[in-house]
Amino acid sequence: MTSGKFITLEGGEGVGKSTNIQFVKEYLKAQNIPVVLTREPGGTPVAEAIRELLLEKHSEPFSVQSELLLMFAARAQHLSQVIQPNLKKGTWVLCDRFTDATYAYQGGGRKLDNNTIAWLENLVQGDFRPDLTLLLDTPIEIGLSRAKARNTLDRFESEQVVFFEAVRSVYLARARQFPERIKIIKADQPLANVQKDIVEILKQVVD
Ligand code: Z5A
Repeated sequence: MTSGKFITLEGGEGVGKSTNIQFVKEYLKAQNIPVVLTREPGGTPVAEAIRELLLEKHSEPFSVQSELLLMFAARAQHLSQVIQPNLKKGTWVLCDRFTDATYAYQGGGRKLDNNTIAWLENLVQGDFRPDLTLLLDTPIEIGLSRAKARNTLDRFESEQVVFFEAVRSVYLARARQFPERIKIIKADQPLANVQKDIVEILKQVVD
Protein backbone atom coordinates (compact mmCIF):
# COMPACT_ATOMS: atom_id res chain seq x y z
CA MET A 1 0.00 0.00 0.00
CA THR A 2 1.33 3.42 -0.89
CA SER A 3 0.37 6.60 0.91
CA GLY A 4 2.24 9.34 -0.98
CA LYS A 5 1.12 10.30 -4.47
CA PHE A 6 3.12 9.71 -7.62
CA ILE A 7 2.96 12.59 -10.12
CA THR A 8 4.73 12.55 -13.47
CA LEU A 9 5.45 15.31 -16.00
CA GLU A 10 5.58 14.37 -19.64
CA GLY A 11 5.91 15.94 -23.05
CA GLY A 12 8.30 16.37 -25.95
CA GLU A 13 11.56 18.30 -26.10
CA GLY A 14 11.66 21.76 -24.54
CA VAL A 15 7.98 21.84 -23.51
CA GLY A 16 8.95 23.03 -20.02
CA LYS A 17 9.01 19.88 -17.87
CA SER A 18 12.13 20.85 -15.89
CA THR A 19 10.85 24.41 -15.40
CA ASN A 20 7.39 23.34 -14.25
CA ILE A 21 8.40 20.38 -12.09
CA GLN A 22 10.20 22.88 -9.84
CA PHE A 23 7.03 24.95 -9.72
CA VAL A 24 4.93 21.88 -8.77
CA LYS A 25 7.43 21.01 -6.04
CA GLU A 26 7.21 24.50 -4.54
CA TYR A 27 3.41 24.45 -4.76
CA LEU A 28 3.20 21.13 -2.89
CA LYS A 29 5.73 22.23 -0.28
CA ALA A 30 3.60 25.33 0.35
CA GLN A 31 0.70 22.95 1.11
CA ASN A 32 2.98 21.19 3.68
CA ILE A 33 3.22 18.08 1.54
CA PRO A 34 6.57 16.25 1.76
CA VAL A 35 7.88 15.82 -1.76
CA VAL A 36 10.93 14.51 -3.62
CA LEU A 37 11.79 15.38 -7.17
CA THR A 38 13.38 12.88 -9.52
CA ARG A 39 13.68 12.01 -13.22
CA GLU A 40 13.81 9.24 -15.79
CA PRO A 41 15.88 7.75 -17.11
CA GLY A 42 17.87 8.25 -13.89
CA GLY A 43 17.16 9.07 -10.28
CA THR A 44 19.69 6.68 -8.65
CA PRO A 45 23.47 6.35 -9.25
CA VAL A 46 23.00 3.17 -11.31
CA ALA A 47 20.05 4.57 -13.25
CA GLU A 48 21.94 7.84 -13.91
CA ALA A 49 24.82 5.78 -15.36
CA ILE A 50 22.29 4.08 -17.66
CA ARG A 51 20.94 7.55 -18.59
CA GLU A 52 24.38 8.68 -19.67
CA LEU A 53 24.73 5.60 -21.85
CA LEU A 54 21.30 6.25 -23.38
CA LEU A 55 21.71 9.96 -24.09
CA GLU A 56 25.27 10.15 -25.40
CA LYS A 57 25.98 9.62 -29.08
CA HIS A 58 27.86 6.40 -29.91
CA SER A 59 29.74 5.36 -33.03
CA GLU A 60 28.16 1.90 -32.62
CA PRO A 61 24.49 1.86 -33.74
CA PHE A 62 22.16 1.59 -30.72
CA SER A 63 19.66 -1.25 -31.15
CA VAL A 64 16.08 -0.15 -30.43
CA GLN A 65 15.61 -3.22 -28.24
CA SER A 66 18.72 -2.31 -26.20
CA GLU A 67 17.29 1.18 -25.77
CA LEU A 68 13.95 -0.17 -24.58
CA LEU A 69 15.49 -2.67 -22.15
CA LEU A 70 17.83 -0.05 -20.71
CA MET A 71 14.89 2.32 -20.10
CA PHE A 72 13.17 -0.40 -18.09
CA ALA A 73 16.40 -1.49 -16.35
CA ALA A 74 16.85 2.10 -15.13
CA ARG A 75 13.16 2.20 -14.14
CA ALA A 76 13.37 -1.01 -12.08
CA GLN A 77 16.29 0.46 -10.16
CA HIS A 78 14.53 3.79 -9.70
CA LEU A 79 11.30 2.18 -8.49
CA SER A 80 12.99 -0.03 -5.92
CA GLN A 81 15.48 2.54 -4.61
CA VAL A 82 13.61 5.85 -4.75
CA ILE A 83 9.99 5.83 -5.88
CA GLN A 84 8.47 3.02 -3.81
CA PRO A 85 10.37 3.72 -0.55
CA ASN A 86 9.34 7.38 -0.61
CA LEU A 87 5.69 6.68 -1.41
CA LYS A 88 5.58 4.07 1.37
CA LYS A 89 6.70 6.59 3.97
CA GLY A 90 4.13 9.12 2.75
CA THR A 91 6.39 11.36 0.68
CA TRP A 92 4.99 12.42 -2.69
CA VAL A 93 7.21 11.70 -5.68
CA LEU A 94 7.41 14.07 -8.65
CA CYS A 95 9.06 12.51 -11.66
CA ASP A 96 10.27 14.17 -14.88
CA ARG A 97 9.09 11.47 -17.35
CA PHE A 98 8.07 7.86 -16.68
CA THR A 99 6.57 4.98 -18.69
CA ASP A 100 4.32 7.18 -20.87
CA ALA A 101 7.64 8.39 -22.33
CA THR A 102 8.51 4.82 -23.27
CA TYR A 103 5.22 4.44 -25.16
CA ALA A 104 5.83 7.81 -26.85
CA TYR A 105 9.55 7.50 -27.73
CA GLN A 106 10.19 3.76 -28.09
CA GLY A 107 6.63 2.98 -29.25
CA GLY A 108 5.85 6.10 -31.33
CA GLY A 109 9.34 7.29 -32.25
CA ARG A 110 11.11 3.94 -32.66
CA LYS A 111 8.00 2.00 -33.77
CA LEU A 112 8.34 -0.77 -31.20
CA ASP A 113 5.26 -2.86 -30.56
CA ASN A 114 2.99 -1.62 -27.76
CA ASN A 115 2.42 -5.15 -26.48
CA THR A 116 6.15 -5.58 -25.89
CA ILE A 117 6.24 -2.31 -23.94
CA ALA A 118 3.15 -3.30 -21.96
CA TRP A 119 4.74 -6.69 -21.15
CA LEU A 120 7.85 -4.99 -19.75
CA GLU A 121 5.71 -2.42 -17.94
CA ASN A 122 3.88 -5.22 -16.14
CA LEU A 123 7.11 -7.08 -15.41
CA VAL A 124 8.81 -4.04 -13.86
CA GLN A 125 5.84 -2.20 -12.34
CA GLY A 126 3.09 -4.77 -11.80
CA ASP A 127 -0.07 -2.65 -11.60
CA PHE A 128 1.77 0.42 -10.31
CA ARG A 129 0.94 3.54 -12.37
CA PRO A 130 1.20 7.33 -11.70
CA ASP A 131 -1.68 8.91 -9.76
CA LEU A 132 -1.50 11.96 -12.02
CA THR A 133 0.38 12.84 -15.19
CA LEU A 134 0.73 16.42 -16.43
CA LEU A 135 1.26 16.28 -20.18
CA LEU A 136 2.81 19.55 -21.36
CA ASP A 137 1.97 19.92 -25.02
CA THR A 138 3.25 22.33 -27.66
CA PRO A 139 3.55 22.18 -31.44
CA ILE A 140 6.91 20.47 -31.87
CA GLU A 141 8.68 23.38 -33.57
CA ILE A 142 8.18 25.52 -30.45
CA GLY A 143 9.61 22.89 -28.08
CA LEU A 144 12.50 22.11 -30.41
CA SER A 145 13.47 25.74 -30.83
CA ARG A 146 13.47 26.17 -27.03
CA ALA A 147 15.61 23.03 -26.60
CA LYS A 148 18.02 24.06 -29.37
CA ALA A 149 18.49 27.55 -27.91
CA ARG A 150 19.54 25.98 -24.63
CA ASN A 151 22.08 23.22 -25.19
CA THR A 152 23.95 20.88 -27.50
CA LEU A 153 21.65 18.15 -28.78
CA ASP A 154 21.76 14.65 -27.24
CA ARG A 155 21.04 11.37 -29.07
CA PHE A 156 17.24 11.82 -28.83
CA GLU A 157 17.20 15.55 -29.55
CA SER A 158 19.14 14.88 -32.77
CA GLU A 159 16.21 12.94 -34.28
CA GLN A 160 14.16 14.17 -37.27
CA VAL A 161 10.87 16.09 -37.11
CA VAL A 162 8.88 12.98 -38.12
CA PHE A 163 10.17 11.23 -34.97
CA PHE A 164 8.97 14.07 -32.72
CA GLU A 165 5.59 14.20 -34.50
CA ALA A 166 5.14 10.50 -33.73
CA VAL A 167 6.15 11.05 -30.09
CA ARG A 168 3.63 13.87 -29.69
CA SER A 169 0.88 11.95 -31.36
CA VAL A 170 1.32 8.94 -29.01
CA TYR A 171 1.32 11.23 -25.97
CA LEU A 172 -1.95 12.81 -27.11
CA ALA A 173 -3.45 9.40 -27.85
CA ARG A 174 -2.55 8.19 -24.36
CA ALA A 175 -4.19 11.27 -22.85
CA ARG A 176 -7.37 10.35 -24.72
CA GLN A 177 -7.03 6.73 -23.54
CA PHE A 178 -6.46 7.63 -19.86
CA PRO A 179 -8.32 10.93 -19.37
CA GLU A 180 -8.65 10.49 -15.60
CA ARG A 181 -4.89 10.24 -15.11
CA ILE A 182 -3.30 12.22 -17.95
CA LYS A 183 -4.15 15.93 -18.08
CA ILE A 184 -3.06 17.97 -21.08
CA ILE A 185 -1.59 21.40 -20.35
CA LYS A 186 -1.22 23.82 -23.23
CA ALA A 187 2.46 24.72 -22.88
CA ASP A 188 2.83 27.25 -25.71
CA GLN A 189 1.37 30.05 -23.59
CA PRO A 190 3.23 32.42 -21.27
CA LEU A 191 4.71 30.53 -18.32
CA ALA A 192 2.38 32.23 -15.81
CA ASN A 193 -0.66 30.88 -17.70
CA VAL A 194 0.84 27.39 -17.94
CA GLN A 195 1.35 27.43 -14.17
CA LYS A 196 -2.16 28.71 -13.53
CA ASP A 197 -3.49 25.69 -15.45
CA ILE A 198 -1.20 23.37 -13.49
CA VAL A 199 -2.49 24.72 -10.16
CA GLU A 200 -6.12 24.11 -11.21
CA ILE A 201 -5.29 20.44 -11.76
CA LEU A 202 -3.14 20.07 -8.65
CA LYS A 203 -5.94 21.44 -6.47
CA GLN A 204 -7.95 18.33 -7.37
CA VAL A 205 -5.28 15.94 -6.00
CA VAL A 206 -4.23 18.02 -3.01
CA ASP A 207 -7.72 18.37 -1.52
N1 Z5A B 1 13.25 8.87 -22.93
C1 Z5A B 1 12.82 7.80 -23.69
O1 Z5A B 1 13.12 7.72 -24.88
N2 Z5A B 1 12.07 6.84 -23.09
C2 Z5A B 1 11.75 6.85 -21.78
O2 Z5A B 1 11.09 5.93 -21.28
C3 Z5A B 1 12.20 7.99 -21.00
C4 Z5A B 1 12.94 8.97 -21.62
C5 Z5A B 1 11.86 8.06 -19.55
C6 Z5A B 1 15.80 12.49 -21.77
O3 Z5A B 1 14.74 13.22 -21.34
C7 Z5A B 1 15.45 11.69 -23.02
O4 Z5A B 1 15.06 10.37 -22.66
C8 Z5A B 1 14.26 12.27 -23.73
C9 Z5A B 1 13.31 11.11 -23.98
C10 Z5A B 1 14.09 9.91 -23.58
N3 Z5A B 1 14.61 12.72 -24.98
N4 Z5A B 1 14.98 13.76 -25.32
N5 Z5A B 1 15.39 14.67 -25.72
P1 Z5A B 1 14.84 14.65 -20.67
O5 Z5A B 1 13.52 14.86 -20.05
O6 Z5A B 1 16.01 14.75 -19.81
O7 Z5A B 1 15.13 15.62 -21.92
P2 Z5A B 1 14.25 16.62 -22.65
O8 Z5A B 1 12.91 16.19 -23.01
O9 Z5A B 1 15.13 16.98 -23.77
O10 Z5A B 1 14.00 17.75 -21.61
P3 Z5A B 1 14.39 19.20 -21.79
O11 Z5A B 1 15.01 19.51 -23.09
O12 Z5A B 1 15.21 19.49 -20.58
O13 Z5A B 1 13.04 19.96 -21.87
P4 Z5A B 1 12.03 20.40 -20.75
O14 Z5A B 1 12.52 19.98 -19.40
O15 Z5A B 1 10.69 19.96 -21.14
O16 Z5A B 1 12.06 21.98 -20.88
P5 Z5A B 1 12.69 23.11 -19.92
O17 Z5A B 1 14.18 22.88 -19.75
O18 Z5A B 1 11.89 23.28 -18.71
O19 Z5A B 1 12.42 24.36 -20.85
C11 Z5A B 1 13.13 24.55 -22.07
C12 Z5A B 1 13.36 26.06 -22.27
O20 Z5A B 1 12.11 26.68 -22.53
C13 Z5A B 1 13.96 26.75 -21.07
O21 Z5A B 1 14.85 27.71 -21.51
C14 Z5A B 1 12.72 27.42 -20.40
O22 Z5A B 1 13.07 28.58 -19.70
C15 Z5A B 1 11.87 27.72 -21.59
N6 Z5A B 1 10.42 27.69 -21.30
C16 Z5A B 1 9.73 26.79 -20.55
N7 Z5A B 1 8.42 27.09 -20.54
C17 Z5A B 1 8.25 28.21 -21.30
C18 Z5A B 1 7.12 28.99 -21.67
N8 Z5A B 1 5.88 28.69 -21.27
N9 Z5A B 1 7.34 30.04 -22.46
C19 Z5A B 1 8.58 30.35 -22.91
N10 Z5A B 1 9.70 29.65 -22.59
C20 Z5A B 1 9.53 28.59 -21.79
